[in-house]
Amino acid sequence: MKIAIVCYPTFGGSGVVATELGIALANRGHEVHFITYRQPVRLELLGNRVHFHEVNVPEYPLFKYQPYELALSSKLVDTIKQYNIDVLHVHYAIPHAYAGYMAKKMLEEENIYIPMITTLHGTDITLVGSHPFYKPAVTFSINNSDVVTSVSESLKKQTLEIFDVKKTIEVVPNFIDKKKYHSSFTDCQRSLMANDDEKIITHISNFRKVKRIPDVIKIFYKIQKSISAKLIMVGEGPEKENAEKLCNSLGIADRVVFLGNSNEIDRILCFSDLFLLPSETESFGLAALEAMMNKVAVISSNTGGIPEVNEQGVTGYLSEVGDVDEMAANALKILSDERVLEEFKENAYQRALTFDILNVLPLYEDIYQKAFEKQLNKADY
Ligand code: GMT
Repeated sequence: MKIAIVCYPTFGGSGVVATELGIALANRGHEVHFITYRQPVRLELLGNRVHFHEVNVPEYPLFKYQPYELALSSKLVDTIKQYNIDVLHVHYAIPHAYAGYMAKKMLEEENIYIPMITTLHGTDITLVGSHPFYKPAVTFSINNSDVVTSVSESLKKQTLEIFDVKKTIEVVPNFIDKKKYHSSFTDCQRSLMANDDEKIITHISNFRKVKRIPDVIKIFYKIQKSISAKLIMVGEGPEKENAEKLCNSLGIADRVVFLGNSNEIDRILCFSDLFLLPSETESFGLAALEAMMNKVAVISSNTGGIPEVNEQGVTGYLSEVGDVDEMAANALKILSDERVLEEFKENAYQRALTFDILNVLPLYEDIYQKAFEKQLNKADY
């Protein structure tokens, strides 16, 4: 099939999922067209099956806000026509589903019918989309998508609670590609980051409020009082500066490394022992899944879709949001005993394998095929 994918090209989870999905679809023989404002960060190889079409929004002084949705819907119309695209898959409702719907309608004027699949990722529903400024447009976009998917049962439930949704929402979980991880376990170069007697604890995010960065630091502060440990903070975002200040004021700055955004996530996770994800809300927690695939145990909050990924007492532990004391105590339970640590790491890996892309890709392919056939039937009338 010829599939157009709209996503954010950044380090955020929705962009990563969209990119990895596109690459996997191309490997299965589909022709994939990414349409976004920059080449997605995890998209390296372009070729005859993977295309990238840049959405340009020229600055015009009259506009205080440049109309990205308009430029995106125009680009969609052009690309869909030029490449005879069969299905359009938009990741993150805002504003992608809205722009996709406009493109669909413009194409219908020319008797071109294309089904639109919208995948809800989390903050497009829980944080941004539910804001009264956006809610009517998001509700409209969801109800006018041909197929709506969400990345967890929890997000589906929340969507149905928050919005007046008239569509069925299909849950298609996020995934990892097991094939990509073979090399990760060969040489972790752990010594670059810590001494042999130090445990390595990692957090990866976009450093937004929802990630509760101060909790990450506080949990680590408590852990390092009992055992030798290093904290590796990966990512960039508005909470980073305060996090650095907090480390200084707690006197642990020499044990915390801020690495910024990285394309070497698996290399970092490869030498990590424990992953911290104390988020306020998290529709799925792709970062935790990536950690687990690298044999890293997870200490997390028990919010949103995280319990669908991290298994209590098996792959890690889950606590109420903000309960840093319990999170630190649980972390120590895992880290203080080498045998327990190895058990949790292995369990994490085994659990991650159940999210292998081989189990998830056919679900999307099936959705595309059905949506395509349904659209063909509609177009006949
Ligand atoms: O919160 C982020 O890290 C970014 C955000 C995004 O859209 O890129 O992530 C959301 O989508 C990810 C992929 O489906 C999920 O794994 C994250 O849990 C979700 N974030 C939240 O719900 C806060």
